[in-house]
Amino acid sequence: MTQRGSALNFRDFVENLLATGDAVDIREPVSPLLEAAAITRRVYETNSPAPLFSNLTGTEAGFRILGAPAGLSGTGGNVHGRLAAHFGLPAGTAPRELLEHLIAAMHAEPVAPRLVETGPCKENVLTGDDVDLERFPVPLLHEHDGGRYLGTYGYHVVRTPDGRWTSWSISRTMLHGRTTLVGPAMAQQHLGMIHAMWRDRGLPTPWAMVLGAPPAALAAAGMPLPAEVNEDGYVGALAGSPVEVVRTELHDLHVPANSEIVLEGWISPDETAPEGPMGEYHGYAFAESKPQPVFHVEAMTFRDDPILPICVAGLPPEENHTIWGTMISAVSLDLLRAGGLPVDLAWCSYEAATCWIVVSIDIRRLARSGMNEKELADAVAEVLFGSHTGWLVPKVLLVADDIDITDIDQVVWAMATRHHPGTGTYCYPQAPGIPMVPYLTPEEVRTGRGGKSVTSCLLPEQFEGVTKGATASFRHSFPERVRSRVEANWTAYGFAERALPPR
Ligand SMILES: Cc1cc2nc3c(=O)[nH]c(=O)nc-3n(C[C@H](O)[C@H](O)[C@H](O)COP(=O)(O)O)c2cc1C
Ligand SMILES: [Mn+2]
Repeated sequence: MTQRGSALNFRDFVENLLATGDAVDIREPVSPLLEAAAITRRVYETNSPAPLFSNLTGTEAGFRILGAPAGLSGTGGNVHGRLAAHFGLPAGTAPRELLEHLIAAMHAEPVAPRLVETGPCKENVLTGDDVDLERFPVPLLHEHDGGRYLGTYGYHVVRTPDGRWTSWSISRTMLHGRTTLVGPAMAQQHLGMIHAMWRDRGLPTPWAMVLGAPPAALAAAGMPLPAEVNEDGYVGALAGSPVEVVRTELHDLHVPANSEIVLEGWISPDETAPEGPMGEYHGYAFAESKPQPVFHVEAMTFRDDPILPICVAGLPPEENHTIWGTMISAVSLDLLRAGGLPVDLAWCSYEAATCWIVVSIDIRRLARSGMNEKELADAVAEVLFGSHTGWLVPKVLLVADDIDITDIDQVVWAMATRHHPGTGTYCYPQAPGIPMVPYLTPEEVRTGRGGKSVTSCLLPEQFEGVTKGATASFRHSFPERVRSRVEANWTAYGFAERALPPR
């Protein structure tokens, strides 16, 4: 028996989506070369149910792909339903509740994984000459990509040479050969840090990759927890029970027992190959490939009829926004609170492609703090831009807590009406940041610094704890008795019911 439920069992996650209508089982023949990705992109862009491709052309019978595993959903009006299902939470869970859930687990005792003898991921075990990554339906995701990507919704497992720290982290991998993959292992990311420890000893890095992982584990692998924190213990705390893991075939790494697909081998200390280009999280595809480390696969194990999940990166919303952005929001909010700042919430607007994070400020606490705008901006920059999570997001927007920052319309309104273009922008040219941000100069890319800002959308009087202008809207401009009458009579007036509540 393997552990069950959406959070800790990918197969259950898929079954539950199918049962609630938030996934469709596609029996029509679909090619893994561009067609599956095109369908997945259209799903993201129309908030449609996740596509499960059950009849992939040129693929062994039974091998399947799940697209848009954490796409936004139109099903039942629960936009974040598929995201919430990653954590076993109800489909109607609001972003704020989800962040508090993620933060509570950060403060709980880690729950170490439980090693079990075997599990579904060992239903098929191939080693030596039998290893052939081409057996999987490796998809071509965008017309001009430099190759086909096997690992867009899976995570790497590596351990420090002294065994003190195990890292689970998402980073993409492109098919390179029958038994090889190639992909980034950035020095600032934990995969790159641990890879460097082995390389410095002149050794290959023992490595595994998990595809079709328990959804809560996958999300934690896309979460910028601090260095030396084991994601596996965090997942146990988050899910409320230990993740069941099995030993890999060769290197004694531990992987979730019910994973769909497990690849295992080593990362070369010195060999690189061109990787990319690929359509990316910021919404652009650049033309160049880059040299990246080569991953050698010595063993592959998989469940019967395995399901490969994919993310087709590009314009929001896809999983780089819904998963990565949400996990960054949780870590950032926790850090800002720990820094004693008067914050209400932090949220990477999905629409901003994980290139900005909005922070709402409790203006009454702000007034008590006595900080002026520059002091607040500097304090936020100091907390975020010096952190592992803040390295990832170049721009921070500050707004008052009358704004629901999970609603992009309200953020746009605050930006347009409250940000002072002359005095409200604070730049941090020395702050380190991810070099993938499209607007960086070649010099900033080379040094890994700059292009980072804090933009204040706080009105001058909000530093005194007040907002002069009252909001003119349905909610704010009418007494309760008028609003409830209008609401009660809405369909009687001849209008259809609205899916969205008015502001
Ligand atoms: C769908 C998805 C794809 C991602 N792809 C990459 C990637 O290719 N390279 C990368 O460095 N980070 C990527 N990330 C972000 C990292 O997983 C994230 O920053 C995480 O914190 C890294 O783990 P670490 O903090 O243990 O280093 C991706 C995240 C998601 C959700
Ligand atoms: Mn980590």
